[in-house]
Amino acid sequence: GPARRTLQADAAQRTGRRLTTVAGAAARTAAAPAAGPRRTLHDARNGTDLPGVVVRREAEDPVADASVNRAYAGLGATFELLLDAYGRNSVDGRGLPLDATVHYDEKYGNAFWNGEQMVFGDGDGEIFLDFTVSVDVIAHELAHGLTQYTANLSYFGQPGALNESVSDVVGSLVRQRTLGQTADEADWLIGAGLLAPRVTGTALRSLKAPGTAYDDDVLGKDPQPATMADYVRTGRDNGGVHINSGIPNHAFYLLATRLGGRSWERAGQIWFDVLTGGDLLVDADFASFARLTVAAAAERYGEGEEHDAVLKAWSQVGVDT
Ligand code: ASN
Ligand code: ZN
Repeated sequence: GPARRTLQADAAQRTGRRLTTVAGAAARTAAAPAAGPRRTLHDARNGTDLPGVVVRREAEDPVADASVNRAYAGLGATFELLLDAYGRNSVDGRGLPLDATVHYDEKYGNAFWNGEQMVFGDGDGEIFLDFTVSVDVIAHELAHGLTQYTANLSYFGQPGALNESVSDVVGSLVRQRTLGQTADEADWLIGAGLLAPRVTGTALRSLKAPGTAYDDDVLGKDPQPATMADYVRTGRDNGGVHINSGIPNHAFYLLATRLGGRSWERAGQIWFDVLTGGDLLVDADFASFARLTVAAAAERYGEGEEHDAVLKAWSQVGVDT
């Protein structure tokens, strides 16, 4: 299309070659497309057909629907974390276009990654509000795509809890980076602002204090453990993927706050190295993930404070390394 022609022409101009020469052809294949997000926002109009109608494409102006604009911005913020902090071009590393649908179903109280795109419900207004209100929830869903294209952790038991935890960590990092917060300044909540006013709670989950995000008549109490001593054995929730994720979540919080500064830099880099490094197996348990973070810290930073902080973090949550 015309956009591609323009990029080729620009690349040829930069390298001082003409498109018609052999050298120009080489320049064309060598010139990587400008790395930027390619977002498409859709509206399901409260139905369940996906992806729904296109309501905002990349580089288009904001629309009247705030859910669309929040999702668009959240996808952008997540894309930026991956590219600017970790040098990764989109969730697949190859510029995968990012698609999301808002207003899925009626009063739908969740958001999810369906293997190809993100989907956000409006909530019922009684328990949950619109799932696009928390940038960390948007990043959480997109991070399921990142995990799918990298370690592809299975979605049951401990590997499932690691899958969930990686999404919470990425969600929290995107929020902290968006707000310009250090580890000590951050609240480490996932889904703050998502609970309806009548619900007794602050968020969906807390990496700082798993198990304390809500305690409510309708929702019940936040079931997350912070350490292995409180590990929950259950068949519900795919073997507790949203429950026991509290343990690796808290380990990451302990690492990031021990190191201080921007969480996405050293702590986030170590987690990212493990997720994308090729050694993390689809059925990895907490201990094998923990050992890989120890190795990744040593590999990237040597056996100094980062390596030491990783060991301490896992020890504090009761996971053997
Ligand atoms: N919002 C949830 C999640 O991303 C949906 C699910 O249970 N898969 O984990
Ligand atoms: Zn999830």
